[in-house]
Amino acid sequence: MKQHFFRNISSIVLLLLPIAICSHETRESTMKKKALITGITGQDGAYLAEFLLNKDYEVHGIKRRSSQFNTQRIDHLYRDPHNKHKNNFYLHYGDMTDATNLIRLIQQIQPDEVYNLAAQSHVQVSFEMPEYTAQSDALGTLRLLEALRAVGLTKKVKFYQASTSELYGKVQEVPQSETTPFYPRSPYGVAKLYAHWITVNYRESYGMFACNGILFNHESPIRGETFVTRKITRAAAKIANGLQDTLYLGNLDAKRDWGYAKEYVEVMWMILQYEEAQDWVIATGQTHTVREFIDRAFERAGIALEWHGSGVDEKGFDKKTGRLVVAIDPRYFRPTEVDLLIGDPTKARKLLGWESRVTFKELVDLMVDADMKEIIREVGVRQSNHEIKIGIENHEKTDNRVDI
Ligand code: NDP
Ligand code: GDR
Repeated sequence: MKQHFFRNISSIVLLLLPIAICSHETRESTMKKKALITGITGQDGAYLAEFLLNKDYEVHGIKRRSSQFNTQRIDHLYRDPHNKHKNNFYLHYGDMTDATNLIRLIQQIQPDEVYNLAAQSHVQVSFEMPEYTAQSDALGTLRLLEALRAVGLTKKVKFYQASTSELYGKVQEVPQSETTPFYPRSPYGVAKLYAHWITVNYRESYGMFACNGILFNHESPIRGETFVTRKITRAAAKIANGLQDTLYLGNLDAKRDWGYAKEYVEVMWMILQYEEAQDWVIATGQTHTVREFIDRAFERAGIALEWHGSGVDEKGFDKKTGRLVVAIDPRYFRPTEVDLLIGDPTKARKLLGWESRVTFKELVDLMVDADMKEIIREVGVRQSNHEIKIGIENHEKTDNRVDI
Protein backbone atom coordinates (compact mmCIF):
# COMPACT_ATOMS: atom_id res chain seq x y z
CA MET A 1 0.00 0.00 0.00
CA LYS A 2 2.80 2.36 1.12
CA GLN A 3 4.89 1.30 -1.90
CA HIS A 4 1.95 1.87 -4.18
CA PHE A 5 1.44 5.38 -2.77
CA PHE A 6 5.10 6.31 -3.38
CA ARG A 7 5.02 4.86 -6.88
CA ASN A 8 2.00 7.02 -7.61
CA ILE A 9 3.62 10.10 -6.12
CA SER A 10 6.81 9.60 -8.11
CA SER A 11 4.88 9.13 -11.35
CA ILE A 12 2.95 12.33 -10.59
CA VAL A 13 6.24 14.14 -9.93
CA LEU A 14 7.67 12.76 -13.16
CA LEU A 15 4.56 13.87 -14.97
CA LEU A 16 4.64 17.36 -13.49
CA LEU A 17 8.40 17.86 -13.77
CA PRO A 18 8.45 18.87 -17.44
CA ILE A 19 5.60 21.30 -16.76
CA ALA A 20 7.50 22.81 -13.83
CA ILE A 21 10.71 23.08 -15.87
CA CYS A 22 8.80 24.51 -18.77
CA SER A 23 7.00 27.13 -16.69
CA HIS A 24 10.31 28.03 -15.00
CA GLU A 25 11.91 28.45 -18.44
CA THR A 26 8.99 30.52 -19.63
CA ARG A 27 9.30 32.72 -16.58
CA GLU A 28 13.05 33.08 -17.22
CA SER A 29 12.59 33.86 -20.89
CA THR A 30 9.79 36.33 -20.26
CA MET A 31 11.78 38.11 -17.53
CA LYS A 32 12.48 41.55 -18.89
CA LYS A 33 16.04 42.80 -19.25
CA LYS A 34 16.79 45.61 -16.83
CA ALA A 35 18.64 48.70 -17.99
CA LEU A 36 19.97 51.41 -15.72
CA ILE A 37 20.51 54.81 -17.35
CA THR A 38 22.43 57.56 -15.59
CA GLY A 39 21.69 61.00 -17.07
CA ILE A 40 18.16 59.91 -18.01
CA THR A 41 16.83 63.49 -17.83
CA GLY A 42 19.26 64.65 -20.56
CA GLN A 43 18.86 64.58 -24.33
CA ASP A 44 20.35 61.12 -24.89
CA GLY A 45 18.91 59.63 -21.69
CA ALA A 46 15.40 60.55 -22.77
CA TYR A 47 15.75 59.08 -26.28
CA LEU A 48 17.49 55.95 -24.98
CA ALA A 49 14.82 55.34 -22.33
CA GLU A 50 12.12 55.53 -24.99
CA PHE A 51 14.08 53.23 -27.30
CA LEU A 52 14.64 50.59 -24.59
CA LEU A 53 11.02 50.70 -23.39
CA ASN A 54 10.00 49.99 -26.99
CA LYS A 55 12.33 46.98 -26.86
CA ASP A 56 10.43 45.81 -23.76
CA TYR A 57 13.19 46.54 -21.25
CA GLU A 58 12.50 47.47 -17.67
CA VAL A 59 14.12 50.87 -17.54
CA HIS A 60 15.56 52.48 -14.41
CA GLY A 61 16.93 56.00 -14.45
CA ILE A 62 18.88 58.14 -12.02
CA LYS A 63 17.69 61.71 -11.67
CA ARG A 64 19.15 64.49 -9.54
CA ARG A 65 17.23 66.25 -6.87
CA SER A 66 16.23 69.68 -8.08
CA SER A 67 14.15 72.48 -6.60
CA GLN A 68 12.03 72.40 -9.76
CA PHE A 69 10.72 69.63 -12.01
CA ASN A 70 13.61 68.42 -14.17
CA THR A 71 11.96 65.55 -16.02
CA GLN A 72 10.36 67.43 -18.95
CA ARG A 73 12.14 65.24 -21.51
CA ILE A 74 10.82 61.98 -20.03
CA ASP A 75 7.45 62.98 -18.62
CA HIS A 76 5.66 61.32 -21.53
CA LEU A 77 7.25 57.97 -20.57
CA TYR A 78 6.36 58.10 -16.91
CA ARG A 79 3.28 56.46 -15.45
CA ASP A 80 1.91 57.31 -12.06
CA PRO A 81 2.83 54.34 -9.81
CA HIS A 82 -0.74 54.41 -8.51
CA ASN A 83 -1.98 53.66 -12.02
CA LYS A 84 -3.11 50.03 -12.25
CA HIS A 85 -1.46 49.49 -15.64
CA LYS A 86 1.95 47.88 -15.57
CA ASN A 87 4.85 50.23 -15.33
CA ASN A 88 8.27 49.40 -16.77
CA PHE A 89 9.85 52.74 -16.03
CA TYR A 90 11.36 53.69 -12.68
CA LEU A 91 13.15 56.84 -11.53
CA HIS A 92 15.51 56.96 -8.56
CA TYR A 93 17.17 59.91 -6.91
CA GLY A 94 20.92 59.82 -7.25
CA ASP A 95 24.09 61.61 -8.19
CA MET A 96 27.40 60.61 -9.75
CA THR A 97 29.20 62.30 -6.87
CA ASP A 98 27.57 60.03 -4.25
CA ALA A 99 29.21 56.58 -4.14
CA THR A 100 26.99 55.05 -1.43
CA ASN A 101 23.89 56.06 -3.33
CA LEU A 102 25.21 54.38 -6.50
CA ILE A 103 26.09 51.16 -4.64
CA ARG A 104 22.64 51.01 -3.04
CA LEU A 105 20.87 51.58 -6.36
CA ILE A 106 22.92 48.95 -8.19
CA GLN A 107 22.29 46.48 -5.33
CA GLN A 108 18.58 47.16 -5.47
CA ILE A 109 18.12 47.20 -9.27
CA GLN A 110 20.58 44.43 -10.29
CA PRO A 111 20.76 45.75 -13.87
CA ASP A 112 21.70 43.67 -16.92
CA GLU A 113 22.88 46.75 -18.83
CA VAL A 114 24.18 50.07 -17.52
CA TYR A 115 24.37 53.15 -19.74
CA ASN A 116 26.50 55.84 -18.12
CA LEU A 117 25.28 59.04 -19.77
CA ALA A 118 25.38 61.37 -16.75
CA ALA A 119 27.87 64.20 -17.06
CA GLN A 120 28.45 67.89 -16.72
CA SER A 121 28.48 67.89 -20.51
CA HIS A 122 29.06 71.54 -21.41
CA VAL A 123 32.62 72.19 -22.61
CA GLN A 124 32.67 75.90 -21.82
CA VAL A 125 31.11 75.39 -18.38
CA SER A 126 33.92 72.92 -17.63
CA PHE A 127 36.41 75.81 -17.73
CA GLU A 128 34.33 77.51 -15.00
CA MET A 129 33.78 74.31 -12.98
CA PRO A 130 36.76 72.04 -13.66
CA GLU A 131 36.72 70.31 -10.28
CA TYR A 132 33.01 69.51 -10.34
CA THR A 133 33.35 68.33 -13.95
CA ALA A 134 36.11 65.93 -12.87
CA GLN A 135 34.01 64.76 -9.91
CA SER A 136 30.94 63.92 -11.98
CA ASP A 137 32.45 62.93 -15.35
CA ALA A 138 35.73 61.22 -14.35
CA LEU A 139 35.34 60.00 -10.77
CA GLY A 140 31.60 59.51 -11.26
CA THR A 141 32.38 56.84 -13.87
CA LEU A 142 34.86 55.21 -11.49
CA ARG A 143 32.26 55.23 -8.69
CA LEU A 144 29.74 53.52 -10.93
CA LEU A 145 32.21 50.85 -12.07
CA GLU A 146 33.26 50.25 -8.46
CA ALA A 147 29.61 49.98 -7.39
CA LEU A 148 29.15 47.23 -10.01
CA ARG A 149 32.26 45.48 -8.70
CA ALA A 150 31.22 45.84 -5.06
CA VAL A 151 27.83 44.29 -5.78
CA GLY A 152 29.51 41.41 -7.68
CA LEU A 153 28.11 42.22 -11.13
CA THR A 154 31.35 42.60 -13.10
CA LYS A 155 30.89 39.30 -14.94
CA LYS A 156 27.14 39.70 -15.44
CA VAL A 157 26.54 43.30 -16.41
CA LYS A 158 27.16 45.10 -19.71
CA PHE A 159 28.46 48.65 -19.31
CA TYR A 160 28.27 51.53 -21.81
CA GLN A 161 30.35 54.65 -21.28
CA ALA A 162 29.40 57.90 -23.06
CA SER A 163 32.81 58.74 -24.45
CA THR A 164 33.25 61.67 -26.79
CA SER A 165 34.96 63.16 -29.85
CA GLU A 166 36.21 65.87 -27.45
CA LEU A 167 38.96 63.35 -26.58
CA TYR A 168 40.53 64.12 -29.99
CA GLY A 169 40.61 67.88 -29.20
CA LYS A 170 43.63 69.22 -31.03
CA VAL A 171 43.29 66.57 -33.67
CA GLN A 172 46.28 64.39 -34.51
CA GLU A 173 44.66 62.88 -37.59
CA VAL A 174 41.81 63.65 -40.03
CA PRO A 175 39.33 61.99 -39.96
CA GLN A 176 39.38 60.61 -36.42
CA SER A 177 38.99 56.86 -35.88
CA GLU A 178 39.33 54.38 -33.00
CA THR A 179 43.13 54.43 -33.43
CA THR A 180 43.63 58.22 -33.55
CA PRO A 181 45.64 59.45 -30.52
CA PHE A 182 43.77 61.64 -28.02
CA TYR A 183 44.62 65.28 -27.20
CA PRO A 184 41.78 66.78 -25.09
CA ARG A 185 41.48 70.57 -24.94
CA SER A 186 39.19 71.28 -21.99
CA PRO A 187 38.63 70.14 -18.40
CA TYR A 188 35.59 68.30 -19.80
CA GLY A 189 37.73 66.50 -22.39
CA VAL A 190 40.34 65.59 -19.79
CA ALA A 191 37.71 64.27 -17.36
CA LYS A 192 36.14 62.20 -20.14
CA LEU A 193 39.60 60.86 -21.04
CA TYR A 194 39.89 59.43 -17.53
CA ALA A 195 36.40 57.92 -17.82
CA HIS A 196 37.34 56.40 -21.19
CA TRP A 197 40.51 54.74 -19.94
CA ILE A 198 39.04 53.54 -16.64
CA THR A 199 36.34 51.80 -18.69
CA VAL A 200 39.03 50.13 -20.80
CA ASN A 201 40.91 49.24 -17.62
CA TYR A 202 37.91 47.54 -15.99
CA ARG A 203 37.37 45.56 -19.18
CA GLU A 204 40.98 44.40 -19.19
CA SER A 205 41.40 43.93 -15.42
CA TYR A 206 38.14 42.20 -14.55
CA GLY A 207 36.92 40.84 -17.88
CA MET A 208 33.96 43.19 -17.71
CA PHE A 209 31.80 43.75 -20.81
CA ALA A 210 32.60 47.47 -20.76
CA CYS A 211 32.52 49.59 -23.93
CA ASN A 212 33.18 53.18 -24.93
CA GLY A 213 31.01 54.79 -27.57
CA ILE A 214 33.15 57.65 -28.90
CA LEU A 215 30.23 59.70 -30.13
CA PHE A 216 30.63 62.85 -32.21
CA ASN A 217 28.21 65.77 -31.68
CA HIS A 218 24.59 64.75 -31.95
CA GLU A 219 21.64 67.08 -31.79
CA SER A 220 17.85 67.14 -31.78
CA PRO A 221 14.86 69.31 -30.89
CA ILE A 222 15.44 68.36 -27.24
CA ARG A 223 19.12 69.35 -27.26
CA GLY A 224 20.05 71.60 -24.31
CA GLU A 225 19.47 75.27 -25.17
CA THR A 226 23.06 76.33 -24.44
CA PHE A 227 24.71 74.08 -27.02
CA VAL A 228 25.42 75.98 -30.21
CA THR A 229 22.97 74.17 -32.53
CA ARG A 230 19.93 74.62 -30.31
CA LYS A 231 20.97 78.15 -29.40
CA ILE A 232 20.94 78.93 -33.13
CA THR A 233 17.67 77.17 -34.02
CA ARG A 234 15.80 78.77 -31.10
CA ALA A 235 17.15 82.19 -32.00
CA ALA A 236 16.27 81.75 -35.68
CA ALA A 237 12.69 80.86 -34.71
CA LYS A 238 12.44 83.75 -32.23
CA ILE A 239 13.94 86.32 -34.60
CA ALA A 240 11.64 85.17 -37.42
CA ASN A 241 8.69 85.70 -35.06
CA GLY A 242 9.86 89.09 -33.78
CA LEU A 243 10.72 87.82 -30.28
CA GLN A 244 14.49 88.38 -30.43
CA ASP A 245 16.65 90.95 -32.20
CA THR A 246 20.15 89.53 -32.37
CA LEU A 247 21.91 86.23 -31.77
CA TYR A 248 25.34 86.53 -30.11
CA LEU A 249 27.84 83.74 -30.63
CA GLY A 250 31.54 82.90 -30.29
CA ASN A 251 33.72 81.04 -32.81
CA LEU A 252 31.89 80.62 -36.12
CA ASP A 253 34.80 78.81 -37.80
CA ALA A 254 34.70 75.71 -35.57
CA LYS A 255 33.83 72.59 -37.57
CA ARG A 256 31.75 69.77 -36.16
CA ASP A 257 30.49 66.38 -37.32
CA TRP A 258 26.82 66.78 -36.38
CA GLY A 259 24.40 63.83 -36.36
CA TYR A 260 20.87 63.14 -35.16
CA ALA A 261 20.64 62.07 -31.49
CA LYS A 262 17.79 59.58 -32.01
CA GLU A 263 20.00 57.50 -34.31
CA TYR A 264 22.94 57.73 -31.91
CA VAL A 265 21.10 56.18 -28.94
CA GLU A 266 20.20 53.16 -31.08
CA VAL A 267 23.87 52.42 -31.61
CA MET A 268 24.53 52.60 -27.84
CA TRP A 269 22.29 49.55 -27.50
CA MET A 270 23.84 47.86 -30.57
CA ILE A 271 27.30 48.28 -29.02
CA LEU A 272 26.19 46.30 -25.96
CA GLN A 273 24.64 43.55 -28.10
CA TYR A 274 27.86 43.01 -30.12
CA GLU A 275 29.67 39.72 -29.51
CA GLU A 276 32.66 41.38 -27.82
CA ALA A 277 33.19 44.48 -25.68
CA GLN A 278 35.02 47.11 -27.77
CA ASP A 279 35.31 50.87 -28.34
CA TRP A 280 33.52 52.48 -31.26
CA VAL A 281 33.60 55.78 -33.19
CA ILE A 282 30.09 56.94 -34.02
CA ALA A 283 29.84 59.82 -36.50
CA THR A 284 28.41 60.88 -39.85
CA GLY A 285 31.77 61.37 -41.59
CA GLN A 286 30.73 64.90 -42.67
CA THR A 287 31.79 68.19 -41.13
CA HIS A 288 30.36 71.73 -41.23
CA THR A 289 31.22 75.10 -39.72
CA VAL A 290 29.05 76.82 -37.12
CA ARG A 291 28.49 79.53 -39.78
CA GLU A 292 27.06 76.95 -42.21
CA PHE A 293 24.69 75.79 -39.47
CA ILE A 294 23.55 79.38 -38.92
CA ASP A 295 23.02 79.99 -42.64
CA ARG A 296 20.80 76.93 -43.06
CA ALA A 297 18.86 77.51 -39.83
CA PHE A 298 17.98 81.10 -40.72
CA GLU A 299 17.13 80.16 -44.28
CA ARG A 300 14.72 77.53 -42.98
CA ALA A 301 13.19 80.15 -40.69
CA GLY A 302 12.68 82.40 -43.73
CA ILE A 303 15.65 84.75 -43.30
CA ALA A 304 18.42 84.70 -45.94
CA LEU A 305 21.68 85.99 -44.42
CA GLU A 306 24.59 87.94 -45.79
CA TRP A 307 27.88 88.25 -43.92
CA HIS A 308 30.11 91.31 -43.54
CA GLY A 309 33.36 91.89 -41.66
CA SER A 310 35.75 89.37 -40.13
CA GLY A 311 36.96 88.12 -36.75
CA VAL A 312 35.11 89.69 -33.82
CA ASP A 313 33.58 92.23 -36.24
CA GLU A 314 31.89 89.63 -38.40
CA LYS A 315 28.13 90.22 -38.63
CA GLY A 316 25.19 88.50 -40.24
CA PHE A 317 22.45 90.68 -41.77
CA ASP A 318 18.97 89.86 -43.02
CA LYS A 319 19.49 90.24 -46.81
CA LYS A 320 15.96 91.51 -47.32
CA THR A 321 15.70 94.11 -44.55
CA GLY A 322 19.37 94.85 -43.79
CA ARG A 323 18.67 94.14 -40.11
CA LEU A 324 21.57 92.90 -37.94
CA VAL A 325 20.69 89.41 -36.71
CA VAL A 326 23.98 87.66 -35.85
CA ALA A 327 26.99 89.17 -34.06
CA ILE A 328 30.08 87.97 -32.21
CA ASP A 329 30.45 88.25 -28.46
CA PRO A 330 34.01 87.28 -27.44
CA ARG A 331 32.81 86.01 -24.09
CA TYR A 332 31.65 82.89 -25.90
CA PHE A 333 35.23 82.16 -27.05
CA ARG A 334 36.85 79.28 -25.18
CA PRO A 335 40.33 79.42 -23.61
CA THR A 336 41.31 76.52 -25.88
CA GLU A 337 39.17 75.51 -28.84
CA VAL A 338 38.59 72.28 -30.74
CA ASP A 339 38.78 73.53 -34.33
CA LEU A 340 37.89 70.53 -36.42
CA LEU A 341 36.08 67.27 -35.75
CA ILE A 342 35.20 64.71 -38.39
CA GLY A 343 34.73 61.07 -37.51
CA ASP A 344 35.44 57.90 -39.44
CA PRO A 345 32.54 55.53 -38.61
CA THR A 346 33.80 52.68 -40.85
CA LYS A 347 34.15 50.17 -38.00
CA ALA A 348 30.58 50.74 -36.77
CA ARG A 349 29.25 50.45 -40.32
CA LYS A 350 31.13 47.22 -41.05
CA LEU A 351 30.69 45.40 -37.73
CA LEU A 352 27.44 46.79 -36.32
CA GLY A 353 25.74 47.67 -39.59
CA TRP A 354 25.08 51.16 -38.20
CA GLU A 355 25.08 54.25 -40.38
CA SER A 356 23.72 57.74 -39.87
CA ARG A 357 20.72 58.45 -42.06
CA VAL A 358 19.58 62.02 -41.33
CA THR A 359 21.66 64.52 -43.34
CA PHE A 360 23.04 67.82 -42.04
CA LYS A 361 20.34 69.83 -43.83
CA GLU A 362 17.56 67.53 -42.61
CA LEU A 363 18.88 67.81 -39.06
CA VAL A 364 18.97 71.62 -39.09
CA ASP A 365 15.54 71.74 -40.67
CA LEU A 366 13.89 69.40 -38.20
CA MET A 367 15.35 71.38 -35.29
CA VAL A 368 14.23 74.74 -36.71
CA ASP A 369 10.77 73.36 -37.49
CA ALA A 370 10.37 72.11 -33.92
CA ASP A 371 11.48 75.45 -32.47
CA MET A 372 9.20 77.38 -34.84
CA LYS A 373 6.27 75.26 -33.68
CA GLU A 374 7.24 75.77 -30.05
CA ILE A 375 7.61 79.55 -30.41
CA ILE A 376 4.35 79.91 -32.32
CA ARG A 377 2.57 77.85 -29.64
CA GLU A 378 4.14 80.01 -26.91
CA VAL A 379 3.07 83.20 -28.64
CA GLY A 380 -0.43 81.80 -29.10
CA VAL A 381 -0.72 80.91 -25.42
CA ARG A 382 0.57 84.32 -24.39
CA GLN A 383 -1.72 86.15 -26.78
CA SER A 384 -4.72 84.35 -25.42
CA ASN A 385 -3.85 85.83 -22.03
CA HIS A 386 -4.15 89.64 -21.96
CA GLU A 387 -1.73 90.24 -19.07
CA ILE A 388 1.00 88.18 -20.69
CA LYS A 389 0.36 89.92 -24.01
CA ILE A 390 1.39 93.17 -22.35
CA GLY A 391 4.54 91.31 -21.27
CA ILE A 392 5.26 90.39 -24.88
CA GLU A 393 4.91 93.96 -26.07
CA ASN A 394 7.49 94.96 -23.49
CA HIS A 395 9.65 91.96 -24.34
CA GLU A 396 13.33 92.77 -24.03
CA LYS A 397 14.05 90.79 -27.19
CA THR A 398 17.16 89.08 -25.92
CA ASP A 399 17.42 85.60 -24.54
CA ASN A 400 19.12 86.09 -21.21
CA ARG A 401 18.78 82.42 -20.34
CA VAL A 402 21.27 81.42 -23.05
CA ASP A 403 24.24 83.12 -21.45
CA ILE A 404 26.92 80.59 -22.35
P1 NDP B 1 22.91 66.42 -21.34
O1 NDP B 1 23.71 67.53 -20.80
O2 NDP B 1 21.67 66.70 -22.12
O3 NDP B 1 22.49 65.45 -20.14
C1 NDP B 1 23.37 65.15 -19.09
C2 NDP B 1 22.63 64.33 -18.04
O4 NDP B 1 23.52 64.06 -16.96
C3 NDP B 1 21.42 65.05 -17.44
O5 NDP B 1 20.43 64.09 -17.16
C4 NDP B 1 21.98 65.62 -16.15
O6 NDP B 1 21.00 65.84 -15.15
C5 NDP B 1 22.88 64.46 -15.74
N1 NDP B 1 23.89 64.83 -14.76
C6 NDP B 1 24.79 65.83 -14.81
N2 NDP B 1 25.58 65.82 -13.72
C7 NDP B 1 25.16 64.78 -12.96
C8 NDP B 1 25.55 64.26 -11.70
N3 NDP B 1 26.54 64.80 -10.99
N4 NDP B 1 24.89 63.18 -11.22
C9 NDP B 1 23.86 62.64 -11.89
N5 NDP B 1 23.44 63.09 -13.09
C10 NDP B 1 24.08 64.15 -13.61
O7 NDP B 1 23.90 65.51 -22.21
P2 NDP B 1 23.60 64.62 -23.50
O8 NDP B 1 22.36 63.86 -23.29
O9 NDP B 1 23.77 65.45 -24.72
O10 NDP B 1 24.84 63.63 -23.48
C11 NDP B 1 24.81 62.40 -22.78
C12 NDP B 1 26.22 61.95 -22.48
O11 NDP B 1 26.95 61.79 -23.68
C13 NDP B 1 27.04 62.92 -21.64
O12 NDP B 1 27.88 62.15 -20.82
C14 NDP B 1 27.85 63.68 -22.65
O13 NDP B 1 29.05 64.15 -22.08
C15 NDP B 1 28.11 62.61 -23.69
N6 NDP B 1 28.28 63.03 -25.06
C16 NDP B 1 27.34 63.82 -25.65
C17 NDP B 1 27.45 64.16 -26.97
C18 NDP B 1 26.45 65.02 -27.65
O14 NDP B 1 26.76 65.52 -28.73
N7 NDP B 1 25.26 65.17 -27.12
C19 NDP B 1 28.60 63.68 -27.78
C20 NDP B 1 29.51 62.82 -27.06
C21 NDP B 1 29.33 62.51 -25.75
P3 NDP B 1 20.14 67.21 -15.11
O15 NDP B 1 19.06 67.04 -16.15
O16 NDP B 1 19.65 67.21 -13.72
O17 NDP B 1 21.10 68.32 -15.46
P1 GDR C 1 30.83 71.04 -28.13
O1 GDR C 1 29.37 71.65 -28.41
O2 GDR C 1 31.71 71.94 -27.41
O3 GDR C 1 31.31 70.51 -29.45
O4 GDR C 1 30.46 69.83 -27.15
P2 GDR C 1 28.83 73.14 -28.41
O5 GDR C 1 27.56 73.09 -29.17
O6 GDR C 1 28.83 73.73 -27.07
O7 GDR C 1 29.94 73.92 -29.27
C1 GDR C 1 30.22 73.59 -30.63
C2 GDR C 1 31.12 74.65 -31.24
O8 GDR C 1 30.37 75.87 -31.37
C3 GDR C 1 31.20 76.95 -30.95
N1 GDR C 1 30.36 78.09 -30.52
C4 GDR C 1 29.52 78.10 -29.47
N2 GDR C 1 29.18 77.13 -28.59
C5 GDR C 1 28.25 77.43 -27.64
N3 GDR C 1 27.87 76.48 -26.79
N4 GDR C 1 27.71 78.70 -27.53
C6 GDR C 1 28.05 79.71 -28.38
O9 GDR C 1 27.55 80.82 -28.26
C7 GDR C 1 28.98 79.38 -29.40
N5 GDR C 1 29.52 80.10 -30.42
C8 GDR C 1 30.34 79.30 -31.08
C9 GDR C 1 32.02 76.35 -29.81
O10 GDR C 1 33.14 77.16 -29.54
C10 GDR C 1 32.35 74.98 -30.40
O11 GDR C 1 33.46 75.05 -31.21
C11 GDR C 1 29.34 68.99 -27.38
C12 GDR C 1 28.82 68.51 -26.01
O12 GDR C 1 27.60 67.83 -26.21
C13 GDR C 1 29.80 67.58 -25.36
O13 GDR C 1 29.22 67.01 -24.19
C14 GDR C 1 30.15 66.45 -26.33
O14 GDR C 1 31.10 65.59 -25.76
C15 GDR C 1 30.68 67.03 -27.63
O15 GDR C 1 29.70 67.89 -28.18
C16 GDR C 1 31.00 65.96 -28.65
